[in-house]
Amino acid sequence: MIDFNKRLQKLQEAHAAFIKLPNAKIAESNGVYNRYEHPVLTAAHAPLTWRYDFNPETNPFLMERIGINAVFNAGAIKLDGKYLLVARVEALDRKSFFAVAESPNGIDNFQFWEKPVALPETEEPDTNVYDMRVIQHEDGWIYGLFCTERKDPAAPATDQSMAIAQCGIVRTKDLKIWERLPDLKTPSPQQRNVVLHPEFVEGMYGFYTRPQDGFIESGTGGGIGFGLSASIENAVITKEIIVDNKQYHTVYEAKNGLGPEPIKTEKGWLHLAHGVRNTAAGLRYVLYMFMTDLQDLTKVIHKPAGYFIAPMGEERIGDVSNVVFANGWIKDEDGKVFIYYASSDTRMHVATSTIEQLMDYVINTPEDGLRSATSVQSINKIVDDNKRFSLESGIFQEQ
Ligand code: M1P
Repeated sequence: MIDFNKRLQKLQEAHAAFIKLPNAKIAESNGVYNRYEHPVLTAAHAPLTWRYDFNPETNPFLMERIGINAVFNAGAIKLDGKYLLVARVEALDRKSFFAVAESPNGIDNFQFWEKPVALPETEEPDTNVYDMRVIQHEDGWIYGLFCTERKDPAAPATDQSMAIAQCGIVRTKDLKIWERLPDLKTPSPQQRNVVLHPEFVEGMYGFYTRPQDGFIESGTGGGIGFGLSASIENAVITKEIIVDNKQYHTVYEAKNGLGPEPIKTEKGWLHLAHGVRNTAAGLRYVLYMFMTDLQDLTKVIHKPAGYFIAPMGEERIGDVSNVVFANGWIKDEDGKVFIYYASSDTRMHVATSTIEQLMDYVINTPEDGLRSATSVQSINKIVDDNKRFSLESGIFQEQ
């Protein structure tokens, strides 16, 4: 027999120490953001009470009864001074659910709340739910927009993977009690990565969408779309305008999708998105940024070339390798921005920046000229301009 109490005490001590592990900023930076030493939220953060039956009668070996496989793709919000992540938690049975984890500082000490979110279902139950965007809307509600996945009724018996993805909607005031609203209706057969605009648009609710033909392949669809609905209680979009399309020989060649809700700045709306391209090693997911016009939300006014964050080091490996994905960020009152991103569908990380840095990055980084020759032109311009700088005097000579 095992010493039940001793084993439980050891487990609890190790878990408590793990959660309290400090997370230090990595000093080396590209000037746009800083990464941190450790992931902020992982499967190992899942409370022991979710995983173990503590009754020696029914669990004499103190076995893990419900294992957690991964914690990733978290929405984010700051409430009552706490940094909250609404994470996608995936158990060993492959089902995802949502659970809230809170931290006092946004970079470490993330601790899950006692129980996962009890998400109400619609009349047509979800088989799987994931990737919630958490949006504080100006109507006073906090909305959660997530992907609801159900088996495709047209799937032949030989294919058990065909699914239909749509946008589920819930709302809450405290992330504890959630009200389920009907799923969003759009003209697209598949929807993932749907985000609610935080302000009313012409008195209506604005949605960023991602129309797709198939569950994995974007087909004739794709791109980040935008549409309006008069109601949120019965949200219907009849017309989607493509704001940012997939494009040949870019990091968003195969497909793309919006990350968290955009952040308003005096120059425009800052967007964080993911772009996907195909490689011989499979799909590669990276993050990129762009800015849209304050008046015309469908007009991209700045877009740096290439990616903003790509998988690095151990981030490259996981259940779905070579992936970074973000659906949550938090802007503090002082302009600091916490960018929460998942690596390889396995764990959550944070990178920090500021609104000032992100605006500078988005506005002043050269755009993608879409040809090798234009990439060389961009480099040569910087090289030539840099000749006007003298390290000795520290002066950059004006033309
Ligand atoms: O596996 C990578 C990502 O794949 C999907 O994203 P997209 O819809 O853009 O292809 C999602 O399932 C996402 O959860 C996942 O991280």
